[in-house]
Amino acid sequence: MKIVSLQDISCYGQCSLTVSLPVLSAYGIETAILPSGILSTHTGGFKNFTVHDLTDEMPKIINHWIEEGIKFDAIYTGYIGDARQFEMVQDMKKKLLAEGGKLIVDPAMADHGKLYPALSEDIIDGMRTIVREADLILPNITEASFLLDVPYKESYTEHEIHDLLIKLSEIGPETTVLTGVSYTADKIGAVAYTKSTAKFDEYFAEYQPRSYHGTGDIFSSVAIAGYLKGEPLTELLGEACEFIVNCIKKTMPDETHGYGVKFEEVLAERK
Ligand code: PXL
Repeated sequence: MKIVSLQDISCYGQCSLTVSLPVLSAYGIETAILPSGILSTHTGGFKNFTVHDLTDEMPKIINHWIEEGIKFDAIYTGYIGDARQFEMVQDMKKKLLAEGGKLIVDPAMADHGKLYPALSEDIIDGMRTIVREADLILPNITEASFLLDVPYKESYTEHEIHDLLIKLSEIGPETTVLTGVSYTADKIGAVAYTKSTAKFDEYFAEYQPRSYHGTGDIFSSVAIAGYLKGEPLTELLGEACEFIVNCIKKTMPDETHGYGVKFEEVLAERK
């Protein structure tokens, strides 16, 4: 199983490629990377971070892979900082995916009702164009609201969450996984919708009183590993949710570690 992950390298801060690559590898998935940009840190909570955009380099990398006849079982896109890259994703889908290969889009662009600081509104429109082409998407509720152009709220009923999932699936993807869903104060989890069977799957874990950057990227990487291995949705949602709970529990006692989670310890303890 071979995947290419297209997202930024945040050199420090435990998110995007610095978490996806180790997690997918540990789950036995060969992972190539296509860095969309290089930042000194992620953009959540660090001041004066540097950004070096790689949009101009990407077609050269993609074309070299095409010349080499390289194919992937999946393309997994995450944080994209420049809207010109969305067309490249469409091109990669046509030219680099193996027969039956999957386009997986984590529209990592927003959280807690807000777009990430370094992004502009055109990223939302661009993200929608690749969500349309995707087999699997994994937005959080903020990203879902932006993709659907509906207001973000602080709380949702089960009926409202199901409605969001159905509307997201109408944009295109066969499988939609919505993260950060909570109907009661003590539980948080993810709900999935499969378009062809109109079936919902869900998993809820113990609510944790803190949130950290990078957990969405880790959740997606664990869930994607399960998806590519053909695991049932409830099972892979359970694995991904519990993985994140463990990461947060390992991180919370360390007050100096607010920028990301200690996922390495959770990976190392996996049986
Ligand atoms: O974890 C998502 C993410 C990815 N990449 C960059 C980010 C963030 C979240 O803030 O800033 C650069």
